[in-house]
Amino acid sequence: MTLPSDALMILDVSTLVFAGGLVSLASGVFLLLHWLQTREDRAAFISGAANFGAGIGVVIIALQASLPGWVSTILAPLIFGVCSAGIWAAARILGRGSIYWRSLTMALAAAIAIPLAAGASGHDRIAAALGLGSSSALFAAGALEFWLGRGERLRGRWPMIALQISEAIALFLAAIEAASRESSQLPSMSVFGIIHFVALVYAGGSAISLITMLKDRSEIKHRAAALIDPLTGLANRRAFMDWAQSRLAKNMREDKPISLLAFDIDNFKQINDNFGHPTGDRVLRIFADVLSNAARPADIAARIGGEEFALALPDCATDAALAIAQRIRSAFQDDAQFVNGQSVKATVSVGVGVAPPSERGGSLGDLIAIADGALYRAKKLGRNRVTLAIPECPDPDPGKVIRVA
Ligand code: GH3
Ligand code: MG
Ligand code: MG
Repeated sequence: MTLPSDALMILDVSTLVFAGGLVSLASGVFLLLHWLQTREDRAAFISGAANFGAGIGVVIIALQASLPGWVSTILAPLIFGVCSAGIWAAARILGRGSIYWRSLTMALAAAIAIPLAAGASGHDRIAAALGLGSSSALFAAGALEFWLGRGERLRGRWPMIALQISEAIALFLAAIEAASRESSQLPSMSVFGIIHFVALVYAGGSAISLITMLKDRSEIKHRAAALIDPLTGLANRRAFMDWAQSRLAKNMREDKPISLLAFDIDNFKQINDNFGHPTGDRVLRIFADVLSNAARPADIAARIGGEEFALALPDCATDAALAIAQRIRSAFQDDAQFVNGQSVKATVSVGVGVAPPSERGGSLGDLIAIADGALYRAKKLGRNRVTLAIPECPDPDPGKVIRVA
Protein backbone atom coordinates (compact mmCIF):
# COMPACT_ATOMS: atom_id res chain seq x y z
CA MET A 1 0.00 0.00 0.00
CA THR A 2 1.36 3.42 -0.92
CA LEU A 3 0.11 6.38 1.07
CA PRO A 4 -0.46 9.52 -0.96
CA SER A 5 2.41 11.90 -0.30
CA ASP A 6 -0.10 14.69 0.53
CA ALA A 7 -1.39 12.68 3.47
CA LEU A 8 2.11 12.26 4.80
CA MET A 9 2.92 15.90 4.36
CA ILE A 10 0.16 16.78 6.84
CA LEU A 11 2.29 15.16 9.55
CA ASP A 12 5.26 16.89 11.01
CA VAL A 13 8.09 14.39 11.37
CA SER A 14 9.63 16.05 14.46
CA THR A 15 6.33 15.86 16.35
CA LEU A 16 5.90 12.24 15.34
CA VAL A 17 9.43 11.36 16.47
CA PHE A 18 8.91 13.21 19.76
CA ALA A 19 5.58 11.40 20.36
CA GLY A 20 7.28 8.09 19.58
CA GLY A 21 9.96 8.89 22.15
CA LEU A 22 7.37 9.63 24.83
CA VAL A 23 5.45 6.42 24.09
CA SER A 24 8.72 4.50 24.30
CA LEU A 25 9.57 6.10 27.66
CA ALA A 26 6.07 5.37 28.98
CA SER A 27 6.16 1.74 27.82
CA GLY A 28 9.57 1.37 29.47
CA VAL A 29 8.19 2.67 32.78
CA PHE A 30 5.16 0.37 32.39
CA LEU A 31 7.41 -2.70 31.96
CA LEU A 32 9.74 -1.68 34.78
CA LEU A 33 6.76 -1.25 37.13
CA HIS A 34 5.58 -4.73 36.17
CA TRP A 35 9.05 -6.07 36.95
CA LEU A 36 9.05 -4.35 40.36
CA GLN A 37 5.93 -6.35 41.23
CA THR A 38 7.08 -9.64 39.67
CA ARG A 39 10.85 -9.81 40.03
CA GLU A 40 11.23 -13.18 38.32
CA ASP A 41 10.01 -11.62 35.03
CA ARG A 42 13.53 -10.59 34.01
CA ALA A 43 12.40 -10.16 30.38
CA ALA A 44 10.16 -7.30 31.56
CA PHE A 45 13.13 -5.60 33.25
CA ILE A 46 15.43 -5.87 30.23
CA SER A 47 12.70 -4.93 27.79
CA GLY A 48 11.57 -2.04 30.02
CA ALA A 49 15.11 -0.69 30.34
CA ALA A 50 15.57 -1.05 26.55
CA ASN A 51 12.29 0.75 25.75
CA PHE A 52 13.10 3.51 28.23
CA GLY A 53 16.61 3.89 26.83
CA ALA A 54 15.29 3.94 23.26
CA GLY A 55 12.80 6.63 24.36
CA ILE A 56 15.69 8.79 25.57
CA GLY A 57 17.49 8.19 22.25
CA VAL A 58 14.39 9.20 20.26
CA VAL A 59 13.85 12.36 22.32
CA ILE A 60 17.51 13.26 21.71
CA ILE A 61 16.93 12.87 17.96
CA ALA A 62 13.76 14.98 18.16
CA LEU A 63 15.67 17.74 19.97
CA GLN A 64 18.85 17.44 17.91
CA ALA A 65 18.67 20.97 16.57
CA SER A 66 19.12 22.38 20.06
CA LEU A 67 21.74 19.86 21.26
CA PRO A 68 25.49 19.59 20.57
CA GLY A 69 26.20 17.60 17.40
CA TRP A 70 27.90 14.65 19.09
CA VAL A 71 24.79 13.98 21.20
CA SER A 72 22.71 13.05 18.15
CA THR A 73 25.49 11.62 15.99
CA ILE A 74 27.33 9.55 18.60
CA LEU A 75 25.31 9.21 21.82
CA ALA A 76 21.85 8.54 20.31
CA PRO A 77 23.05 5.77 17.91
CA LEU A 78 25.03 4.26 20.78
CA ILE A 79 21.89 4.19 22.95
CA PHE A 80 19.81 2.68 20.10
CA GLY A 81 22.40 -0.05 19.52
CA VAL A 82 22.58 -1.02 23.19
CA CYS A 83 18.75 -0.97 23.51
CA SER A 84 18.28 -3.14 20.40
CA ALA A 85 20.66 -5.67 21.93
CA GLY A 86 18.49 -5.47 25.08
CA ILE A 87 15.31 -6.20 23.07
CA TRP A 88 16.94 -9.32 21.64
CA ALA A 89 18.24 -10.36 25.07
CA ALA A 90 14.71 -9.96 26.53
CA ALA A 91 13.28 -12.19 23.79
CA ARG A 92 15.90 -14.85 24.56
CA ILE A 93 15.29 -14.66 28.29
CA LEU A 94 11.56 -15.07 27.75
CA GLY A 95 12.02 -17.95 25.32
CA ARG A 96 14.89 -19.89 26.85
CA GLY A 97 15.44 -18.34 30.27
CA SER A 98 19.05 -17.44 29.47
CA ILE A 99 21.14 -15.06 27.39
CA TYR A 100 23.70 -16.16 24.82
CA TRP A 101 26.42 -14.04 26.39
CA ARG A 102 28.98 -14.31 23.61
CA SER A 103 26.58 -13.01 20.92
CA LEU A 104 25.22 -10.34 23.25
CA THR A 105 28.73 -9.09 24.07
CA MET A 106 29.55 -8.91 20.35
CA ALA A 107 26.30 -7.04 19.61
CA LEU A 108 26.98 -4.59 22.44
CA ALA A 109 30.60 -4.09 21.36
CA ALA A 110 29.43 -3.33 17.80
CA ALA A 111 26.68 -1.01 19.10
CA ILE A 112 29.27 1.00 21.05
CA ALA A 113 32.20 0.81 18.61
CA ILE A 114 30.32 1.86 15.44
CA PRO A 115 29.14 5.33 16.61
CA LEU A 116 32.41 5.99 18.46
CA ALA A 117 34.55 5.06 15.43
CA ALA A 118 32.24 7.03 13.13
CA GLY A 119 32.34 10.03 15.48
CA ALA A 120 36.14 9.94 15.50
CA SER A 121 36.42 9.66 11.70
CA GLY A 122 33.43 11.89 10.75
CA HIS A 123 31.58 9.20 8.72
CA ASP A 124 28.15 9.91 10.28
CA ARG A 125 26.11 8.62 7.36
CA ILE A 126 27.84 5.24 7.14
CA ALA A 127 27.77 4.93 10.93
CA ALA A 128 23.99 5.63 11.01
CA ALA A 129 23.39 3.07 8.27
CA LEU A 130 25.50 0.42 10.02
CA GLY A 131 23.89 1.15 13.39
CA LEU A 132 20.35 0.95 11.99
CA GLY A 133 21.24 -2.18 10.03
CA SER A 134 22.59 -3.97 13.11
CA SER A 135 19.53 -2.89 15.15
CA SER A 136 17.33 -4.29 12.37
CA ALA A 137 19.17 -7.62 12.61
CA LEU A 138 18.70 -7.68 16.41
CA PHE A 139 14.94 -7.07 16.11
CA ALA A 140 14.75 -9.83 13.50
CA ALA A 141 16.67 -12.11 15.89
CA GLY A 142 14.15 -11.19 18.61
CA ALA A 143 11.26 -12.10 16.30
CA LEU A 144 12.99 -15.41 15.57
CA GLU A 145 13.28 -16.15 19.31
CA PHE A 146 9.57 -15.53 19.84
CA TRP A 147 8.76 -17.71 16.82
CA LEU A 148 11.00 -20.55 18.02
CA GLY A 149 9.09 -20.63 21.31
CA ARG A 150 5.70 -20.84 19.54
CA GLY A 151 5.05 -24.31 21.03
CA GLU A 152 4.19 -22.49 24.25
CA ARG A 153 0.79 -21.01 23.51
CA LEU A 154 0.78 -17.46 24.85
CA ARG A 155 -1.57 -14.71 23.75
CA GLY A 156 0.58 -11.80 22.68
CA ARG A 157 3.20 -13.99 21.00
CA TRP A 158 2.01 -13.46 17.40
CA PRO A 159 1.39 -9.69 17.85
CA MET A 160 4.90 -9.50 19.32
CA ILE A 161 6.39 -11.37 16.35
CA ALA A 162 4.51 -9.07 13.93
CA LEU A 163 5.73 -5.97 15.82
CA GLN A 164 9.34 -7.15 15.92
CA ILE A 165 9.33 -8.00 12.20
CA SER A 166 7.74 -4.62 11.37
CA GLU A 167 10.37 -2.82 13.43
CA ALA A 168 13.16 -4.88 11.83
CA ILE A 169 11.87 -3.94 8.34
CA ALA A 170 11.45 -0.29 9.36
CA LEU A 171 15.00 -0.13 10.70
CA PHE A 172 16.33 -1.82 7.57
CA LEU A 173 14.58 0.78 5.38
CA ALA A 174 15.90 3.51 7.66
CA ALA A 175 19.41 2.11 7.20
CA ILE A 176 18.99 2.33 3.41
CA GLU A 177 17.67 5.86 3.74
CA ALA A 178 20.52 6.86 6.04
CA ALA A 179 23.08 5.47 3.61
CA SER A 180 21.57 7.30 0.64
CA ARG A 181 20.67 10.72 2.04
CA GLU A 182 22.97 13.68 1.95
CA SER A 183 22.94 15.08 5.48
CA SER A 184 22.62 13.53 8.93
CA GLN A 185 19.64 15.76 9.74
CA LEU A 186 16.14 14.29 10.12
CA PRO A 187 14.71 13.35 6.74
CA SER A 188 11.75 15.21 5.38
CA MET A 189 8.50 13.24 5.53
CA SER A 190 8.94 10.76 2.72
CA VAL A 191 7.46 7.29 2.51
CA PHE A 192 10.03 6.41 5.17
CA GLY A 193 8.03 8.57 7.59
CA ILE A 194 6.19 5.27 8.08
CA ILE A 195 9.30 4.17 9.99
CA HIS A 196 8.43 6.57 12.78
CA PHE A 197 4.85 5.32 12.91
CA VAL A 198 6.14 1.77 13.22
CA ALA A 199 8.49 2.79 16.05
CA LEU A 200 5.60 4.43 17.90
CA VAL A 201 3.27 1.44 17.46
CA TYR A 202 6.13 -0.92 18.38
CA ALA A 203 6.89 0.96 21.61
CA GLY A 204 3.30 0.72 22.88
CA GLY A 205 2.35 -2.63 21.32
CA SER A 206 5.45 -4.54 22.39
CA ALA A 207 4.96 -3.60 26.06
CA ILE A 208 1.33 -4.76 26.00
CA SER A 209 2.23 -7.96 24.13
CA LEU A 210 5.07 -8.78 26.52
CA ILE A 211 2.93 -8.23 29.64
CA THR A 212 0.17 -10.40 28.11
CA MET A 213 2.69 -13.17 27.44
CA LEU A 214 4.13 -12.99 30.95
CA LYS A 215 0.68 -12.98 32.55
CA ASP A 216 -0.43 -15.95 30.42
CA ARG A 217 2.69 -17.86 31.38
CA SER A 218 2.15 -17.19 35.06
CA GLU A 219 -1.51 -18.24 34.80
CA ILE A 220 -0.57 -21.49 33.04
CA LYS A 221 2.04 -22.16 35.74
CA HIS A 222 -0.46 -21.60 38.54
CA ARG A 223 -3.11 -23.72 36.84
CA ALA A 224 -0.60 -26.57 36.42
CA ALA A 225 0.58 -26.20 40.03
CA ALA A 226 -3.02 -26.53 41.22
CA LEU A 227 -3.18 -29.96 39.56
CA ILE A 228 0.19 -31.35 40.63
CA ASP A 229 1.24 -32.87 43.94
CA PRO A 230 4.38 -30.95 44.96
CA LEU A 231 6.03 -33.84 46.84
CA THR A 232 5.91 -36.46 44.08
CA GLY A 233 5.26 -34.42 40.92
CA LEU A 234 2.32 -36.72 40.12
CA ALA A 235 -1.19 -35.47 39.35
CA ASN A 236 -3.18 -34.68 42.48
CA ARG A 237 -6.64 -35.95 43.39
CA ARG A 238 -8.43 -33.11 41.59
CA ALA A 239 -6.55 -33.66 38.32
CA PHE A 240 -7.09 -37.40 38.60
CA MET A 241 -10.84 -37.06 39.16
CA ASP A 242 -11.26 -34.65 36.21
CA TRP A 243 -9.26 -36.72 33.77
CA ALA A 244 -10.42 -40.17 34.87
CA GLN A 245 -14.07 -39.09 34.84
CA SER A 246 -13.94 -37.95 31.23
CA ARG A 247 -11.87 -40.94 30.14
CA LEU A 248 -14.24 -43.36 31.87
CA ALA A 249 -17.25 -41.75 30.14
CA LYS A 250 -15.49 -42.05 26.77
CA ASN A 251 -14.59 -45.72 27.31
CA MET A 252 -18.13 -46.52 28.47
CA ARG A 253 -19.56 -44.92 25.31
CA GLU A 254 -17.15 -46.90 23.13
CA ASP A 255 -17.70 -50.06 25.18
CA LYS A 256 -13.99 -50.34 25.96
CA PRO A 257 -12.63 -51.39 29.36
CA ILE A 258 -10.83 -49.12 31.80
CA SER A 259 -9.08 -50.37 34.91
CA LEU A 260 -8.38 -48.58 38.12
CA LEU A 261 -5.63 -49.57 40.52
CA ALA A 262 -5.89 -48.22 44.09
CA PHE A 263 -2.64 -48.30 46.11
CA ASP A 264 -2.03 -47.78 49.80
CA ILE A 265 1.46 -48.07 51.30
CA ASP A 266 1.52 -50.62 54.10
CA ASN A 267 2.09 -49.60 57.72
CA PHE A 268 3.20 -46.18 56.60
CA LYS A 269 2.54 -44.61 59.98
CA GLN A 270 5.05 -47.06 61.44
CA ILE A 271 7.62 -46.11 58.78
CA ASN A 272 7.27 -42.45 59.78
CA ASP A 273 7.48 -43.33 63.46
CA ASN A 274 10.50 -45.64 63.11
CA PHE A 275 12.56 -43.82 60.46
CA GLY A 276 11.30 -40.22 60.53
CA HIS A 277 9.13 -38.10 58.28
CA PRO A 278 11.88 -37.33 55.69
CA THR A 279 12.37 -41.06 55.11
CA GLY A 280 8.58 -41.41 54.86
CA ASP A 281 8.58 -38.70 52.19
CA ARG A 282 11.39 -40.47 50.37
CA VAL A 283 9.33 -43.68 50.36
CA LEU A 284 6.43 -41.75 48.81
CA ARG A 285 8.75 -40.45 46.08
CA ILE A 286 10.14 -43.92 45.41
CA PHE A 287 6.60 -45.21 44.97
CA ALA A 288 5.75 -42.29 42.68
CA ASP A 289 8.78 -43.17 40.51
CA VAL A 290 7.74 -46.82 40.33
CA LEU A 291 4.22 -45.75 39.34
CA SER A 292 5.42 -43.30 36.69
CA ASN A 293 7.74 -45.90 35.18
CA ALA A 294 4.90 -48.41 34.96
CA ALA A 295 2.42 -45.96 33.41
CA ARG A 296 1.96 -45.75 29.64
CA PRO A 297 1.50 -42.30 28.07
CA ALA A 298 -2.29 -42.69 28.05
CA ASP A 299 -2.50 -43.73 31.73
CA ILE A 300 -2.86 -41.33 34.61
CA ALA A 301 -0.91 -41.85 37.80
CA ALA A 302 -1.89 -39.74 40.79
CA ARG A 303 -1.32 -39.23 44.48
CA ILE A 304 -4.85 -39.02 45.76
CA GLY A 305 -4.14 -38.86 49.49
CA GLY A 306 -1.30 -39.02 52.06
CA GLU A 307 0.09 -42.48 51.20
CA GLU A 308 -2.64 -43.38 48.73
CA PHE A 309 -2.14 -43.47 45.00
CA ALA A 310 -4.20 -44.41 41.95
CA LEU A 311 -3.44 -45.49 38.42
CA ALA A 312 -6.14 -45.40 35.74
CA LEU A 313 -5.49 -47.67 32.77
CA PRO A 314 -7.69 -46.88 29.76
CA ASP A 315 -8.38 -49.74 27.33
CA CYS A 316 -6.91 -52.19 29.82
CA ALA A 317 -8.90 -55.28 30.80
CA THR A 318 -8.60 -57.47 33.89
CA ASP A 319 -5.58 -59.65 33.10
CA ALA A 320 -3.39 -56.80 31.89
CA ALA A 321 -4.43 -54.63 34.87
CA LEU A 322 -3.54 -57.42 37.32
CA ALA A 323 -0.17 -57.93 35.64
CA ILE A 324 0.64 -54.23 35.85
CA ALA A 325 -0.51 -54.06 39.50
CA GLN A 326 1.67 -57.03 40.34
CA ARG A 327 4.66 -55.53 38.55
CA ILE A 328 4.30 -52.26 40.49
CA ARG A 329 3.88 -54.05 43.81
CA SER A 330 6.98 -56.13 43.20
CA ALA A 331 9.12 -53.24 41.87
CA PHE A 332 8.23 -51.12 44.92
CA GLN A 333 9.11 -53.95 47.27
CA ASP A 334 12.56 -54.09 45.63
CA ASP A 335 13.15 -50.33 45.40
CA ALA A 336 11.92 -49.51 48.92
CA GLN A 337 13.82 -52.21 50.77
CA PHE A 338 16.61 -49.82 51.70
CA VAL A 339 15.84 -46.12 51.94
CA ASN A 340 18.41 -43.50 52.98
CA GLY A 341 20.68 -46.37 54.01
CA GLN A 342 18.06 -47.87 56.37
CA SER A 343 16.28 -51.21 56.10
CA VAL A 344 12.77 -49.78 55.68
CA LYS A 345 11.25 -52.72 53.75
CA ALA A 346 8.19 -50.73 52.62
CA THR A 347 5.47 -52.57 50.72
CA VAL A 348 2.19 -51.64 49.05
CA SER A 349 -1.27 -53.18 48.81
CA VAL A 350 -3.25 -52.87 45.59
CA GLY A 351 -6.97 -53.07 44.81
CA VAL A 352 -8.00 -53.51 41.18
CA GLY A 353 -11.36 -52.45 39.74
CA VAL A 354 -12.33 -52.86 36.09
CA ALA A 355 -15.03 -50.88 34.23
CA PRO A 356 -17.42 -50.81 32.53
CA PRO A 357 -19.20 -52.07 35.62
CA SER A 358 -22.52 -51.46 33.84
CA GLU A 359 -24.51 -53.47 36.31
CA ARG A 360 -23.17 -51.24 39.10
CA GLY A 361 -23.98 -47.88 37.54
CA GLY A 362 -20.63 -47.07 35.93
CA SER A 363 -19.57 -43.77 37.50
CA LEU A 364 -15.99 -43.00 38.54
CA GLY A 365 -17.15 -42.95 42.15
CA ASP A 366 -18.41 -46.52 41.70
CA LEU A 367 -15.15 -47.64 40.13
CA ILE A 368 -13.09 -46.08 42.92
CA ALA A 369 -15.35 -47.69 45.53
CA ILE A 370 -14.88 -51.08 43.84
CA ALA A 371 -11.07 -50.70 43.75
CA ASP A 372 -11.08 -49.43 47.36
CA GLY A 373 -13.13 -52.43 48.45
CA ALA A 374 -10.56 -54.73 46.88
CA LEU A 375 -7.76 -52.75 48.55
CA TYR A 376 -9.44 -53.08 51.92
CA ARG A 377 -9.53 -56.83 51.45
CA ALA A 378 -5.85 -56.86 50.52
CA LYS A 379 -5.08 -55.13 53.83
CA LYS A 380 -7.24 -57.58 55.75
CA LEU A 381 -5.58 -60.54 54.08
CA GLY A 382 -2.12 -59.47 55.25
CA ARG A 383 -0.98 -56.54 52.99
CA ASN A 384 1.68 -56.53 50.23
CA ARG A 385 -0.66 -58.11 47.72
CA VAL A 386 -2.95 -57.42 44.75
CA THR A 387 -6.68 -58.15 44.94
CA LEU A 388 -9.27 -57.96 42.21
CA ALA A 389 -12.88 -57.00 42.90
CA ILE A 390 -14.40 -60.01 41.21
CA PRO A 391 -15.76 -62.99 43.12
CA GLU A 392 -13.20 -65.79 42.98
CA CYS A 393 -11.29 -67.94 45.41
CA PRO A 394 -8.79 -65.92 47.50
CA ASP A 395 -5.08 -66.71 47.61
CA PRO A 396 -3.51 -65.10 50.65
CA ASP A 397 0.19 -65.56 49.65
CA PRO A 398 2.06 -62.29 49.25
CA GLY A 399 2.97 -61.62 45.63
CA LYS A 400 0.04 -63.64 44.32
CA VAL A 401 -3.11 -62.12 42.88
CA ILE A 402 -6.33 -62.83 44.74
CA ARG A 403 -9.86 -62.19 43.57
CA VAL A 404 -12.34 -60.94 46.12
CA ALA A 405 -16.04 -60.18 46.15
P1 GH3 B 1 -2.11 -49.46 56.52
O1 GH3 B 1 -1.12 -50.50 56.18
O2 GH3 B 1 -3.35 -50.00 57.10
O3 GH3 B 1 -2.39 -48.57 55.36
O4 GH3 B 1 -1.45 -48.57 57.66
P2 GH3 B 1 -0.88 -47.12 57.55
O5 GH3 B 1 -0.01 -46.89 58.75
O6 GH3 B 1 -0.20 -46.94 56.25
O7 GH3 B 1 -2.17 -46.24 57.54
P3 GH3 B 1 -2.58 -44.94 58.28
O8 GH3 B 1 -3.70 -44.36 57.47
O9 GH3 B 1 -2.85 -45.21 59.73
O10 GH3 B 1 -1.31 -44.00 58.20
C1 GH3 B 1 -1.05 -43.16 57.15
C2 GH3 B 1 0.09 -42.26 57.58
O11 GH3 B 1 0.59 -41.51 56.46
C3 GH3 B 1 -0.34 -41.26 58.61
C4 GH3 B 1 0.28 -39.96 58.14
O12 GH3 B 1 1.03 -39.34 59.16
C5 GH3 B 1 1.19 -40.36 57.02
N1 GH3 B 1 1.31 -39.36 55.99
C6 GH3 B 1 0.34 -38.76 55.28
N2 GH3 B 1 0.85 -37.88 54.40
C7 GH3 B 1 2.20 -37.93 54.54
C8 GH3 B 1 3.28 -37.25 53.90
O13 GH3 B 1 3.12 -36.41 53.01
N3 GH3 B 1 4.55 -37.55 54.30
C9 GH3 B 1 4.77 -38.47 55.29
N4 GH3 B 1 6.02 -38.74 55.61
N5 GH3 B 1 3.77 -39.11 55.91
C10 GH3 B 1 2.50 -38.85 55.55
MG1 MG C 1 -4.16 -44.96 53.94
MG1 MG D 1 -1.30 -47.18 54.45
